[in-house]
Amino acid sequence: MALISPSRRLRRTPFSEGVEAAGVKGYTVYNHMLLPTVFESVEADYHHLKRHVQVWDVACERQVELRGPDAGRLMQMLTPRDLRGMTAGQCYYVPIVDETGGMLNDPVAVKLADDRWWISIADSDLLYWVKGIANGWRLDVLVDEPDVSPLAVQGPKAEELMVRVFGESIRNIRFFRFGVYQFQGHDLVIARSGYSKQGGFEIYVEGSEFGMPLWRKLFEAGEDLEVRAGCPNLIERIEGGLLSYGNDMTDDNTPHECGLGRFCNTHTAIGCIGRDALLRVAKEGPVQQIRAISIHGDAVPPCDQIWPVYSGGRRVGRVTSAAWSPDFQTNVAIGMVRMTHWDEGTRLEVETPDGMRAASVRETFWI
Ligand code: THG
Repeated sequence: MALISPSRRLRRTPFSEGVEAAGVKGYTVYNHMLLPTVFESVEADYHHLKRHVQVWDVACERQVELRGPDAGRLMQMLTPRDLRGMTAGQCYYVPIVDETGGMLNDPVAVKLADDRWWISIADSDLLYWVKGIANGWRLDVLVDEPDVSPLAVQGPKAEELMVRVFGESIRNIRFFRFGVYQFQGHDLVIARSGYSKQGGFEIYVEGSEFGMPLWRKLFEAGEDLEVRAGCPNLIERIEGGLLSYGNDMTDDNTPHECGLGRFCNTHTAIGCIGRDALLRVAKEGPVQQIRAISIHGDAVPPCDQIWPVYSGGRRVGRVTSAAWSPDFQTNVAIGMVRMTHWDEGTRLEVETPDGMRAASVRETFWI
């Protein structure tokens, strides 16, 4: 592919200088912002992530901030996940749905206080939907995108690196919880979370001016840990079953089709805008669902389009993400498969750009 021309519409991040000095080889665009996709190679980055520790510029996970007395009410209008048990200091993975029950985003909600939330969004312009609802319902809440840029520290040595920079108490942060830590005299929210299954943290860097100083500090402190710049890794996230909004699901899909039913409490999420629609579809149950799919044979080409899935010549689904897994010695894939063909072990044919491939449905992801 040719180069993408830089412009003001394609936003750089507070860490772009460090990312470029580290030799980034590929970018994608996410929330109108640069997101690195490759440093050494996707395979080399994958092995390094699973062994050591990486620092990821995920500033493109933009925050939609809700501030004011109606912040909690607005948050519950957006998601079918019941938020009543959520306390300040917790993060929840929350499907966001429209009035038809279609997925608009799959962010992490961060509850800073009863009247202050961050919605750490995937790649869709959620801000406009949230502002529209806040204004249409005349809610007493401010909605905006603050100067907050997540920096992820991921991999088996992530905790060791974070302890060196922020102190021993980092170890006490539980999964999907956060604490507030100081850096250069400023408060930073640090959560144990991130878009990998290798464990790690996300630092919500508030104030772009702290971006590069923190980046440099992490690299200085982690030299002997073999810390490297990294990014969400295609192979590792497919193995782990981490979904990519816009790739694996769109607003045509319900959370149940996406296998996110466990993050929905449609009966008790009172106020959720898509609740009635979801109650209707949830009664019948989904007729297609996301599955882990193993595609047989040698490495498949990059999956940048839908790959149709067949059984006996009849269309039964699609593959939306696929990559060769060095650790599992198969092509790992995420796809949407019709109910008649979603059982474990079902044989399928996947139409790749290289031709038809045999494939099979798995019970679980590679985790
Ligand atoms: N972290 C933060 N913001 C994000 C992402 C992130 N915004 C964009 C994107 N990633 C949103 N999508 C996801 C997808 C999966 C997860 C988080 C965000 C995730 N899932 C875990 C899992 O499926 O194993 C845990 C879910 C749970 O148990 O609650 O972490 O990564 N800040």
